[in-house]
Amino acid sequence: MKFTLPKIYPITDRRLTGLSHAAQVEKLLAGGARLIQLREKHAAPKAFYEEAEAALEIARRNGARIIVNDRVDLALALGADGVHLGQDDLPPEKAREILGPDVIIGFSTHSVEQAIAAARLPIDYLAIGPVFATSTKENPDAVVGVEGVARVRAAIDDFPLVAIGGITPSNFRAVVEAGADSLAVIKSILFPPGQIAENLKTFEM
Ligand code: TZP
Ligand code: MG
Repeated sequence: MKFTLPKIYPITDRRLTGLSHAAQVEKLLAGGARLIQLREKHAAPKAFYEEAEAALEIARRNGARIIVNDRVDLALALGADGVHLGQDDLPPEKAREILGPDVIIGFSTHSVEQAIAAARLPIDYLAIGPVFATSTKENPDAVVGVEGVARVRAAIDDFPLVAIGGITPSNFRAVVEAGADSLAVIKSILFPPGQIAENLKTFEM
């Protein structure tokens, strides 16, 4: 087993927080995060690369892992711990060829059918979502609900499963009970940005 998914998997958002990825990672580490995804939808590759380099250095010093959203090239250039791909990104098979066997590859799915197909790919975890309505992602797919998470869990046996989308301190327990191994969260952890470490603690079971 290459790695075990931690129960909570925060994702950075520069616009929501007004903080660099490195500053967000620092606060997330202070709150106990062990696996963090850097998600950047707006910055130029050079700017993102430089921020991610700083974020990775801080994470490494703390023994935590960094996953880069979307960008196989940046994950490779940085020597990041992994990459997270969506249905419209570079195919996971190609990412595996480029990144090699040891790098973590995650893949987003939005239905039971996509999840079943994903479980046959050379990936380390799949994500299902949005579980609940989210204001963080532009053009989100249809909400799958807690029932959707349970249906995916039943369809993929014990394949590592991340749930994402609208997960909060008041609904996360139901998502875990439905079979998610890990919860990927943006807003409920990052906002307000002065409270990131405290917010993380509200997700303790
Ligand atoms: N993919 C599906 S929902 C989502 C992504 C990136 C956004 C999750 O953000 P939040 O704020 O936890 O709903
Ligand atoms: Mg993507």
